[in-house]
Amino acid sequence: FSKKEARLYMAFMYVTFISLFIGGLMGLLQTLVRSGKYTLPFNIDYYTILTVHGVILGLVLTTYFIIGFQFSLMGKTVGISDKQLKVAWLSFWVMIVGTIMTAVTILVGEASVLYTFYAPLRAHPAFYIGLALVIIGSWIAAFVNFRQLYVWKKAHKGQKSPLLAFMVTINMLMWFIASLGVASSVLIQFIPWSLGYVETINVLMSRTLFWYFGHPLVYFWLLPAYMAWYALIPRIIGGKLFSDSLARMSFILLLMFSIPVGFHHQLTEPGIDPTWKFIQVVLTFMVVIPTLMTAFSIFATFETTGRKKGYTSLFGWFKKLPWKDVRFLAPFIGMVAFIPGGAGGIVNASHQMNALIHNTIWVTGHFHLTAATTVILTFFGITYWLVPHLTGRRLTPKLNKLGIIQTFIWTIGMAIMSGAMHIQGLLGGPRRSNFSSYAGGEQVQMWVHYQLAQAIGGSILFIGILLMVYLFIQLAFFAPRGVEEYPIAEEEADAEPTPKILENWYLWVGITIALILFAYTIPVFDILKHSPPGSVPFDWPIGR
Ligand code: HAS
Repeated sequence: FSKKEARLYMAFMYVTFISLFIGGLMGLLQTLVRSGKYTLPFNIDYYTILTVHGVILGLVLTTYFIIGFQFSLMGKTVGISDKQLKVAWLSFWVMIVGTIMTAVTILVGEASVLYTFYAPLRAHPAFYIGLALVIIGSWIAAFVNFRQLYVWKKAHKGQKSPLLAFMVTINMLMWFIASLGVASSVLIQFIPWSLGYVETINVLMSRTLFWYFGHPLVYFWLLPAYMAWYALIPRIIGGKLFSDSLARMSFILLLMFSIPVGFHHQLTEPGIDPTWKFIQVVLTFMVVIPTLMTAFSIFATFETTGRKKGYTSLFGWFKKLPWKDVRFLAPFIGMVAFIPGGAGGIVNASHQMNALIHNTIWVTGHFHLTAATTVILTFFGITYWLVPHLTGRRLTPKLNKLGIIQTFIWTIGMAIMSGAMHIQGLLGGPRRSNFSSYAGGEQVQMWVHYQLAQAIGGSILFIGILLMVYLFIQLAFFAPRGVEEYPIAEEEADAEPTPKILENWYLWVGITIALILFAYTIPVFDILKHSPPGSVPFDWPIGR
């Protein structure tokens, strides 16, 4: 990379790791408060802390890491022109202005509305305007990426696009189509309502528009991890990409099936016809297919690589994977965590079982396995080579060892915290709740032990965060100068040629839009037709 490019990609990384520190600290405070052994100082509200945690880690950290990492992938595979670089910086600054507005509004206690900002909870208008700016900034980044691929395609007529550039384009297309939902809700519903131009808000519509965005949001987090699993990890283990076509096909399926599924977050909500809930649940289960394709493909890569190296016994190839290389180990543990995490997702999406776990802390356990372990450990795994590559430094054996320790600390902390959350959820323990004895009750007595376990897990995780921030600072500023590889895997020599149809964007985007219209048109008309009078705001703190 040129210095100019590296500076842009690193700018996104700085925001990521500052967010990790702030958001992680808030997470620690929450588990401590919920244990009942600690109260927040200076009258700070539990929901302010919870909102900072969710927004900073779920929305800010993820978006900045993903956009920065994806820019680097595009730069490496299709290149970036000076003009595109300038527009990319514009996207960064628009996002920064939005992030600061949102963060300040939350920190002064004017937006304790959680990261889902469900109506009728109402925040100060600056919160919504800040969010709108973050979304607009990310759209600018998306269009830079689309332009990068377009320019490359024009210069390489008839050639298939580089796999990673194709994957980034899919992820940004999904993000763009999905964020239209939340952007319209923010612009049409929340901003006028928070400014006092309208008195009431259609709660069901706002939640529907949020979840139209909210599920693809989690896939927006997951797909960059898949990019690493498919096309980078094979190189790290000394192998090749298993199948270019399979990788592209699974990304296309994820684009098609990640969006028309938001109702699986609204299964308990009245006002949506059960037929449409059923249809969206069926579509949800379709998302499992590309995920299982991914699992198959990764294992196939592991095995083929090992066998090529001459390990013939049944599992010899598995034993010889580079377990001592943190660039492999951290994402691998992320993959393993996705087995229980994904199984939990299937429980969530099954209507009857959803009735048991909805709004319990089981759900929090689910996304700490999927987002905070599978995705984040893969992002850490990427950081170990991306940051030194950008700063012209090296991941030394000592830093690699510290990275392995970090990975184990994270795994142990998360296993304790997320495990306790799952069990407490099955016992009915609510999510998003301050410590309370709920006026006594036998069941409540059982929750306390699990809440304590969460505080222990949360404390271990915070140590992991401190170590990760230390590693980031070392890799960015102090590690010895040198060259760190940007590991892009080549395709197997005997691979079948990739069918041209996989790059027919009109077809795949067309099917995606058709599926969205099918899954959402009638329910949205229903919501508008039977629209309740709307809800008046519920300002925070209550009674203000
Ligand atoms: Fe989820 C709630 C359903 C995946 C994140 N989810 C959430 C929330 C978040 C979230 C943040 O249906 C909370 C939202 C809120 O605040 O209210 N989720 C699913 C389903 C999947 C799923 C069906 N979720 C994710 C991913 C996330 C994520 C990924 C973040 C990155 N989720 C739900 C539902 C709810 C929900 C409901 C709402 C609950 C409620 O009532 O509120 C599926 O995509 C999962 C498919 C995955 C698999 C696993 C495949 C395994 C693989 C690993 C391979 C391993 C290898 C290594 C190769 C079927 C790919 C093996 C090594 C060995 C040694 C064996």
